[in-house]
Amino acid sequence: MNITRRNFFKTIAAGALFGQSLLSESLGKVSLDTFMGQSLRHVADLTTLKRRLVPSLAFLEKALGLNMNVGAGESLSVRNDLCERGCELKANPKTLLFFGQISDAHVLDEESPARLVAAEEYLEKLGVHSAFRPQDDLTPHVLNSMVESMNEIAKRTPVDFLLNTGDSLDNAQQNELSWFISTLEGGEVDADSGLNEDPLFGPNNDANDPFVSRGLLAHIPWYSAFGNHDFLLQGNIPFHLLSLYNSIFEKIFDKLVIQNPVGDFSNAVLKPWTTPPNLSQLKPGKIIADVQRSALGAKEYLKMHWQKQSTRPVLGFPRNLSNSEFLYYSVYPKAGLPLKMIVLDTASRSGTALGTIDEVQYKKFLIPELEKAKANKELVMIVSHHPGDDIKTLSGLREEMYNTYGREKSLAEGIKEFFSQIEVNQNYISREQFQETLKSYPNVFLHVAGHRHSHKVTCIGSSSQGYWEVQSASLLDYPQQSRLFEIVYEGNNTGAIHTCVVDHNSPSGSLSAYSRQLAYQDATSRAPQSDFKDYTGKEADRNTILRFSIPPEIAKKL
Ligand SMILES: [Ca+2]
Ligand SMILES: [Ca+2]
Ligand SMILES: [Ca+2]
Ligand SMILES: [Fe+2]
Repeated sequence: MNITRRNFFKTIAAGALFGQSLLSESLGKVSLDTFMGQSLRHVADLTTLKRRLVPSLAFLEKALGLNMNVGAGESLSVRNDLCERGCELKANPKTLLFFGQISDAHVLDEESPARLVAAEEYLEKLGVHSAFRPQDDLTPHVLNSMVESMNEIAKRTPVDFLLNTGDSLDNAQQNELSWFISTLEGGEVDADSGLNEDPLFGPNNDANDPFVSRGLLAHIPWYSAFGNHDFLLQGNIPFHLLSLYNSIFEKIFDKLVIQNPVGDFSNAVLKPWTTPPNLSQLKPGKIIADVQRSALGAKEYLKMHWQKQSTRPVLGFPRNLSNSEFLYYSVYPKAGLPLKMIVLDTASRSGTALGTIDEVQYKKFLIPELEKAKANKELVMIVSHHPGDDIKTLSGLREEMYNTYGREKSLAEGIKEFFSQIEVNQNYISREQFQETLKSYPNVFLHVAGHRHSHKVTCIGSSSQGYWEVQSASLLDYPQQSRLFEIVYEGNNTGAIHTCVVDHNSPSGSLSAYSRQLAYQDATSRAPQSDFKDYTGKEADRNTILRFSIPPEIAKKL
């Protein structure tokens, strides 16, 4: 409880200086039972509304590895940015939709030779921290625990669907997708590739041991968005451009070479572990080739979902996708509710971790879908892996890559050469065009995204024209939290998104609890350059009531 007490004293001290602002902040808080949506009220004790896991500072607890404590919950703060002045909260609003969101599960084959672990130290110097994390191998266990947590919630109150905002995989590999789907659907998950290893003798005691997932409750549909790590090697390189990429980057630094994932050679042989390896001691060498590591294209990615035997209403993607090379679609997630969900495919076919939307998806899909929803008097929520800020044009991609890697002159040259040789006839829309379009439709109220591995709630636009963008943390990095959304109608042409974050409920001593501890240590060891608070967000990025106006012709139907 140390940190809670410390925060309490900090609050008291701050209050003496800024009494007025603390007072208005506390008035902005909502008592749990009066205004909260019915669904959240039923499950509040399973969420961070009632109790939060807080890192312990106690030396002894840390030494024993018990570095998470249970602290007080965090109640909902109200954000009225999109509401006209004087708009008062209404008690007992009507629930329209209740769903969960998971993001960036990064189910990962840590043994894959197509990883950049050999270049980790080099990349770290450039401020890039994504080639290796000590909790990498435990990702299926964390996903499994979060699925169990969502099931506990769904047993209490009806959940309309589970939304997965992408980066389900880490390296776009077939075996990673089969582990991801099995974890969500239920069945055996054996997250081991190449040689069969058991780093700690016996079952159920290390990340490499097979386990049986119970899966998400069978009546709940789940919908996925396609992320950069679902399509691109290391979340950056299109498989068909791998030899071009390698021919350029091996001249600069041979540890930046990405080996074919199915091959038998690794730049840094990584064997399954019980305690995370010392990267500086890894050596290049032969490994057992494994065809199940093959890289997936969008078509194969989709097919693996559709081939899975299941009685679930929707498993990842609906069956009516118009174009299996691009995984965008729209659905009505609840029968009888005039609310359309439009899911975009922002994984860039030109490479990089950034997001792109080409003109075909924009003009032939997004705009017509928005027009139809407007004509039919429907609310619209947008879903994509990337948040709006990361939607780029081709020149935007290039510029962002220079900004990130340009300090290293040879790397900047390599990026220039790479971009000069890839297809340049791609017309991608800009962030401005994307956000201006969404703002121009008064029925668009929400954009749900992932990608940045952090909680963030942003008001895009203003009360005359705007919508909410909600990003959620990853299951890979600390705090490994997911999110619930309850969409309510208050009456008086006013709606609200009641949202809160959820911890995976993992008993102390379990592999997923161990992963959370490693993730916490990893995040804090990287401070201050990448403070873990970036991942957890500010208070107003987590548990909030986000209010918005509903066009009267739609409100009439609710
Ligand atoms: Ca493994
Ligand atoms: Ca293995
Ligand atoms: Ca074992
Ligand atoms: Fe991610």
